[in-house]
Amino acid sequence: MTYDLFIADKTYSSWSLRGWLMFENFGIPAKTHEVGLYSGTFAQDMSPLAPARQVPVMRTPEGEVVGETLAMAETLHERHPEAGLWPADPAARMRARWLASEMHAGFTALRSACPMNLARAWQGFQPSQAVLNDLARLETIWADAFARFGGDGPWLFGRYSLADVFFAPVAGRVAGYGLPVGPQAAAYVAAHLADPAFRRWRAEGLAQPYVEHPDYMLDLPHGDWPGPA
Ligand SMILES: N[C@@H](CCC(=O)N[C@@H](CS)C(=O)NCC(=O)O)C(=O)O
Repeated sequence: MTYDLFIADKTYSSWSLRGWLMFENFGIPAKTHEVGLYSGTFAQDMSPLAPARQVPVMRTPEGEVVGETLAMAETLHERHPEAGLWPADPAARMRARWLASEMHAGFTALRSACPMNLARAWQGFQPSQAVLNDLARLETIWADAFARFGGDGPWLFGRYSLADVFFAPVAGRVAGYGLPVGPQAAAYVAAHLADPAFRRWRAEGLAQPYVEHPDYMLDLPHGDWPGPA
C-alpha cells in the first residue's frame, strides 16, 4: 500500500507540481493519477475524492484523503519525520513554514499575470508594476533566508526543503516569462530548473499530448527554455 497522488496537467498545474515534488524530492513513494482538468472529466475524476475540489489531493495508504498543499506538506512531515521535509533547525523551520505559507497565500499579481506554462519561454513579456512588486518581495524573502539559513546553498535553507517546493513553480514562471531578477534570485531559479525532479516533471509534461489552453497562452513569440531539458 502506498500513497495515491492526484494531479492535473504537468505543463500547467503549478499546485500539482508542488504536490508531486513533496513526494518525489523526499523519497516518499506515491502512485500518481492525472485528473482531466481541461478534458471535461474533472468533476467525475474528483468525485471519489470528495470533499476535495482541487488538485493536488493525496490519499494516504490508510485511505484518508487530504487536499490543500500546505495540509499535505504538514501531514507528510508528521508521518515521515526522517524524510527532512522541513529544515531540522527550529529557527530555519519557522522561517521555512512562513515562506511556504506566504507563497501559498500571496503573490497574486505574479500568479495571475504569469500562469505557469512549462512549454513556453515567452519573449518580450512586459511585467506590470504589481508583478515587479511581487518579484521584489520574493527577492527580499529569498535573500534573507539565504543570508540566515542558506549556508552554501543552492537551496533557501541549504538542503532542499518544503520551502523550495513551494517556490519551484515561481522559478518556472521567472524562466518562462523572462522576468527580471538579480543574480542571487537568478541562481536560485537556475537551481530549480536544473533539479532532476523538476526536469523530469517538465519532460513528462512535454511528452504528453496537451491542449494549448488559452488561459496559459500569450500573443508573444517564444524561444528556447532557459534551462536544461
Ligand atoms: N490552495 C490550493 C490550490 C490548488 C489549485 O488551485 N489547483 C488548481 C489546479 S493548479 C485546480 O484544482 N483547479 C480546478 C478548480 O479550481 O476547479 C492548494 O494549495 O492545493
